[in-house]
Amino acid sequence: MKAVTRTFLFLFIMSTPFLNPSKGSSPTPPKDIIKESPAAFDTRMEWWRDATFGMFIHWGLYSVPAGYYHGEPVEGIGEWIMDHAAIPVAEYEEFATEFNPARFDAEEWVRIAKNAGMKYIVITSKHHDGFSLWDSKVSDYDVVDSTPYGRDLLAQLRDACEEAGIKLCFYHSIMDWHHPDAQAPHYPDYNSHKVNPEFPRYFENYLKPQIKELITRYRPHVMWYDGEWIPEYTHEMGVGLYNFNRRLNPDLIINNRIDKGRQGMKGMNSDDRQYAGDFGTPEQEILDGTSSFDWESCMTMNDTWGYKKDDHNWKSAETLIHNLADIAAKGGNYLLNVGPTAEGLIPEPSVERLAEMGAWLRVNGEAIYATEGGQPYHEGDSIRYIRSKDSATTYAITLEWPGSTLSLEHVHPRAGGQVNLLGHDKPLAWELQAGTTVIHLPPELQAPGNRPCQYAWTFRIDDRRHAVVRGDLEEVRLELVALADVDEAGLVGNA
Ligand code: H79
Repeated sequence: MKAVTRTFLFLFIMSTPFLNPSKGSSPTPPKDIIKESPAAFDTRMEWWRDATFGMFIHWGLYSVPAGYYHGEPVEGIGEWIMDHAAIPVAEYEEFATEFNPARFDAEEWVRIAKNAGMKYIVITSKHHDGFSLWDSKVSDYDVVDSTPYGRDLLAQLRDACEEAGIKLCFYHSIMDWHHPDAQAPHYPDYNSHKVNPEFPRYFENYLKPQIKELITRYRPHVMWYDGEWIPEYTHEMGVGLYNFNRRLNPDLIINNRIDKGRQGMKGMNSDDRQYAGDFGTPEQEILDGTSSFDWESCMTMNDTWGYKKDDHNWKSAETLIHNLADIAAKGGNYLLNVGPTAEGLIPEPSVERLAEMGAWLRVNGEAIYATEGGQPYHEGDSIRYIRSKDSATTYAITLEWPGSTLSLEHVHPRAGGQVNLLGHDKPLAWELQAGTTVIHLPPELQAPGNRPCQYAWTFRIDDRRHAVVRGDLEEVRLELVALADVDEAGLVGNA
């Protein structure tokens, strides 16, 4: 299904006049990038789809005021303080002189992410405030040239990630409140509807050179753009920038905010499928069902992305684990945010929750990584279904402890197939009762302390409906039969 959407995209790109070098600013991209086959797209996306769980890091000068301006608390998300408190550029720049994260330890951050079961890190190379976390050659407004700290943060993270086998990725803001050719003149309303006619100059001479530095020097695996809604930024720029990125690294994965296709905070592109970008970006929400596009929900653990010292509204580890299971069942990725302090520390409440997620994933990761979401993805409110890639196994994750029996309508073990609770060594007894699978949970599992994990439990089921060879026509037939079953159960159409 994803293959079909890609076909639409590259047919559209091929027929777009601004890719003609006589009209556009960038040369015609190599054909093998633009004409990516569905199989090549799947190959490029494979590690990302398999990863499922990543760490978002919002870090920048806004961690210095930490939600306060002239001694008064400022409403709203912390990294927007320059806009929300209408701080003039020259005054905001002063935060750089106080940015000295002496306790920053790239290896420790990467350990925290890895121990949480996260496979990739997306950090703000530059947020809307325009401040860069690396040694940019086209700007002095960066951590090396304008802070007492004076060291390249992204280089340290790149080295630590490479050492640990974590994929480093960059969030990069298209909108820039600091640059005179971008949104700086819109002060006091940086995020306004005004148009700076100089924006194409910023696009060519600042945004693109910075992106080139990032991709060539730090080898990110994903470029995660944001701030694309400003009126100065056009669909043509978006497609051009997409190709610019992929020419610098053909394997790069790029989110949909590089173009103008996303619809509100849900972050999925509209159905006409004419926009650049490899995955949708629901923000602070989870899709209601599945999608034929790849997608990733980015969410905070409290109510801010950038650090705010007064925000203590932390979600519970249980909520975060349920979100992960829900997202994985619906075929998405979970990008969970931390907002480090100006000293360079990930807040302790975040570290504690991440450790709990890691403990849960060490038991249940088999159902989360390199698995496939899809229909049926749930049964009622408290059961989520996820399938192995070979379609031979279905995982039922229960978000509440089921008691002494677990009844499943939508999944039936194959005859003689095993049912296991992940983390528990003995197979579980099961039977079919009038078409319902009834799994018996032994008494020793009824005491919470005896269970292999907390918050959600995974049942691995040898599933006869899906136990067929991929690509086989018989599989297609059986899938159709299975879907028809599901349809009768009223689940199809939830997407
Ligand atoms: O980096 C974090 C935030 O600072 C940034 N995205 C996350 C990942 C961001 N969050 N919220 N906003 C930006 C608020 C912007 C909201 C809107 Fe819109 C911009 C409302 C109208 C224009 C979103 C984009 C809804 C429609 C277009």
